[in-house]
Amino acid sequence: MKSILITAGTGANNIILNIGDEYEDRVDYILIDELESDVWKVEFSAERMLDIAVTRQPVILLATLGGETGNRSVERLTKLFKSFEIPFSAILIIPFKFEGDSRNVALSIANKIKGEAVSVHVFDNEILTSLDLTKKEAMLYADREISYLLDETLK
Ligand SMILES: Nc1nc2c(ncn2[C@@H]2O[C@H](COP(=O)(O)OP(=O)(O)O)[C@@H](O)[C@H]2O)c(=O)[nH]1
Ligand SMILES: [Mg+2]
Repeated sequence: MKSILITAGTGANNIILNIGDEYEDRVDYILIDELESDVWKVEFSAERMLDIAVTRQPVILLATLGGETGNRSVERLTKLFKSFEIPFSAILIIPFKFEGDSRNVALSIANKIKGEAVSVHVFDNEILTSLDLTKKEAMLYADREISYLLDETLK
C-alpha cells in the first residue's frame, strides 16, 4: 500500500519538487502550501480521514517549521490525526539559528510532535552552516539528507 506523504510549508513543497519523482511509486502526495487552499476541504474531509483510519494507510508528515504555513498546518493536522486516531510519522525541518525566534518556535513544535508521532526524524538546517558549501550546494545537500530520512521512514 502506498503511503500518504503530506508536505506542509513552502520549503517542504520545494524539497518534494526536487526529490519527489523518486517516490512516486511509493507515495501519494498531499501538498499544502497555503492555509486557505482547497486541499483542506478536499483531502482532509471527515470521509477521507475515516478512510485513512480504516484502511490504515501509512501517513507521513513532512514539514518545514518556523514559517506560518508549516507551523499552523502541523498544528491542524496533528489535531485531526488525534481525533481520528490516525498514526503518523514525521520529518521536520528546523530553521537556521540566524532565523531567531522562528527556530525556537519550530523546536518547541518538534518537541511536542515527538510525543505524538510514531516516529520523528529531524533535519536541522543549522548543520548546513558547518559545511564548506555554496548556498546552492547546501540546499542540494539538505534535499539529499531529507530524502534519506524519507527512505528510513518508508522502510
Ligand atoms: N532545507 C530547506 N529548508 C527550507 C527551504 N525553504 C524553507 N526552508 C526552511 O523552512 C522555514 C520555513 O519556511 P517556509 O516553508 O517558506 O514557511 P511557510 O511556507 O510559511 O510555512 C524557513 O525559515 C527555512 O529555515 C528549503 O528549500 N530547504
Ligand atoms: Mg509559504
